[in-house]
Amino acid sequence: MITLYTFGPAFGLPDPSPFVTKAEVLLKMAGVPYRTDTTGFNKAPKGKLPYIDDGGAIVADSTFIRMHLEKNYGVDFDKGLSPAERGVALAFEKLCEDHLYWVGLHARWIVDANFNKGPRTFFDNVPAPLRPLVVAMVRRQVRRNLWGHGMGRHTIAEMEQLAHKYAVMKPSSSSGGLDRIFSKIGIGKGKEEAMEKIKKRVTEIGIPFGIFQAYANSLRD
Ligand SMILES: N[C@@H](CCC(=O)N[C@@H](CS)C(=O)NCC(=O)O)C(=O)O
Repeated sequence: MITLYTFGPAFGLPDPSPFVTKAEVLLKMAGVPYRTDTTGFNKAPKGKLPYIDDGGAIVADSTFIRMHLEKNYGVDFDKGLSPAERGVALAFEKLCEDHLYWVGLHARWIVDANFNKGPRTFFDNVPAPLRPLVVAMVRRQVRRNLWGHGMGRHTIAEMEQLAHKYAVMKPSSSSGGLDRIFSKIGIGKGKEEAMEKIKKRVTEIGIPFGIFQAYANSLRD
């Protein structure tokens, strides 16, 4: 059985990491039996989660996990999309993962008010005398990563400008490729009916609907 290495549930989410959540959703969508293990971070081959162990084959990174499932379990997560739509879907995926993610990372880890409510609690089990040191060290590393990516070089106002630009992106009223993709996943026209469809589907595969609702709401007209 596949083992998915995760951080474990936090903040009422299946996992605080969007990439771990993505990998778990892919496993559920593929209908492949799996178990989760929260003890793998120190052995992570790329120093990040998620990764999987599939009968001894270690696959790190959510995109390689996806490719592994597609290749070895005959799943096509983009079934029904034309080649052009697959291109748009991939571009969107990478927009979220390689750009928008970093805005969220900054908001979560660097903005004090958010950090105090959220990631600071990850360190609750660290012995009290060491805790401030460990928190400062990890936060420093996150800051370095943000700087290395480039997102961390923008002002907060600039990051908000970027995030807002993505948040207001909607399926256009002309019938472009995006419209068709969104209508396939049920967002855009016939919204109420569409939300019910999504709700039913995510309930079937056991994902909390709230996550999808928040996402879908940001796309609504
Ligand atoms: N490209 C990777 C990104 C994974 C990733 O960034 N994971 C973060 C959590 S959201 C992580 O493990 N960070 C730990 C660290 O950087 O030390 C994927 O798609 O799986």
